[in-house]
Amino acid sequence: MQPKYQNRRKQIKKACNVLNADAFLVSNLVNVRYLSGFTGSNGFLLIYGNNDFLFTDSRYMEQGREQTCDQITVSLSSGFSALEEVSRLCSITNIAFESDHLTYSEFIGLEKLLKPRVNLISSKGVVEKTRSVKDKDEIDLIRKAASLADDAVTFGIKESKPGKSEFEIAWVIEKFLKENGADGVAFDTIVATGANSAKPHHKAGSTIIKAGDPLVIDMGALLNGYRSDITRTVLVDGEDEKFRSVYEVVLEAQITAIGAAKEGMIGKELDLIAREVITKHGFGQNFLHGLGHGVGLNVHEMPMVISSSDHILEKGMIFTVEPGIYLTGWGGVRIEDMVLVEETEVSLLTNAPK
Ligand SMILES: [Mn+2]
Repeated sequence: MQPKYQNRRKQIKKACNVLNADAFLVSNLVNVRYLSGFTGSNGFLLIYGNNDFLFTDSRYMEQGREQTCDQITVSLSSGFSALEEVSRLCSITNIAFESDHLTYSEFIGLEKLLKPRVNLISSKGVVEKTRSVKDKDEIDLIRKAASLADDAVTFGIKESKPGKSEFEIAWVIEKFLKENGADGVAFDTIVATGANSAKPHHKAGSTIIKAGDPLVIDMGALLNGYRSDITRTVLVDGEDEKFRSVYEVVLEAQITAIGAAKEGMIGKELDLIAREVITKHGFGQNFLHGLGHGVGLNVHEMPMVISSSDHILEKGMIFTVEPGIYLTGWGGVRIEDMVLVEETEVSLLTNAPK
């Protein structure tokens, strides 16, 4: 169909050389989609030579042929059974597999099917690494998903009046997204008010919004498989000195990190830049998570921008910058934007008011 899928599979073939593998078995469905365009709920790819294979079941044969290009042969397979024949006919003796995505029982099944003729080579994060650098089509789509999130979060905040529940706000956001061209939400919308906002991943519930409460909305749009992710925090109908001072620390940490982020920086270095700002103001213990994560076909993907991450920021990567301060019993503040790594700096993909 489009050469972009072939180009992506070329990258995996290069990785095969490093792994000493003749072929690469892609079993993760998000990775299958990324490398072939196939969006069915069952199937796997075998990346091999000039003719790659998509195996799926009878429900998806037609869809598989429609969604993939000439360079992919679509064939039937029950589980991984067809791998035995294709590896024998193509004289494939070393197959790399995705160790993070194959279950133990699938691995045992593969060994039974293929050993001793075929050697199975464990690999980790090969497709995810390729996915972390976005091409132009992906950047365009994520930009649209980010812009939808801007509008939806702004609308959600406008609707957040005292007396309404977290549920109601989550629902108006979801409805807004679908009415404005999104395929749905990127993940379950987080609406956390009052003390709930001290829990970074609180699920929207029946708690009623009160005047003077902090309110955290963390949401994203889904568009053609791609996702966006944004968080805004406000104080509902009121003024509060403590809220203002905590908010300003989080905003300072975010602006500092976005200003410092650039190509070549390591994930943990950027995390530390934001963390130092928060620590300087005495809230180091209250920043309960990493600074950010890549966003694309998954809402959390490479590169990770956390204190343990060695991922190097490269041009074309898209990730979040989302410092937060959480005070148990009182509430929390998180501000999250998505950025794209460009030539000399990063640019914002989300632009909702702060
Ligand atoms: Mn996020």
